[in-house]
Amino acid sequence: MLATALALAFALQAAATQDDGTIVVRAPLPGTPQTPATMVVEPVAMLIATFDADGDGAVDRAELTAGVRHTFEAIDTVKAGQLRYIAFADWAERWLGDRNALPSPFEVDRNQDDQVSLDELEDHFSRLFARYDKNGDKRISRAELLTYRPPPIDAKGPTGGRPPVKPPAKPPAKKRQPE
Ligand SMILES: [Ca+2]
Ligand SMILES: [Ca+2]
Repeated sequence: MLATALALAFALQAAATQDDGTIVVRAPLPGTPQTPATMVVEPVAMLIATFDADGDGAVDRAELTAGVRHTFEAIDTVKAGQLRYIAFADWAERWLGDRNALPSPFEVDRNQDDQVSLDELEDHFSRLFARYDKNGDKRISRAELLTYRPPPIDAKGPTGGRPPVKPPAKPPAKKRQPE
């Protein structure tokens, strides 16, 4: 009985060994109590969280409007009232962490004049506010800014439903000695 279990464990372990002998280390299996890796924050949600000026852990409409204006004016240093797409990428890099982070200028530039105005940016964030404010209390809590992702799927397919693999008592493969 024990021998069978060990043999099965050995076989499963072997399946996780690639041709070149590399041992694949898997993420925690679904169903384990802690799955922090599935909780993520979108770049734009990260920015919205920083708009919490009074430090109560939630963002209201007034904080949102002031925050969006601040980010816009920090990039629109010549006070043109418009950000061309290159300047918008500067905005995204500064405030979202990456020039290609969403929202894209194409989404925000509603009148398609190849520039993003403060009004357009505020309008876009107003719609984001409504999307994130899931319980409709006119405040965005940190919980509402979290995104839950499905468990990771590796190259061998979904890991869901697979029973935990106990390592065999002895290492299955001969280990290369460091020279
Ligand atoms: Ca607040
Ligand atoms: Ca525009």
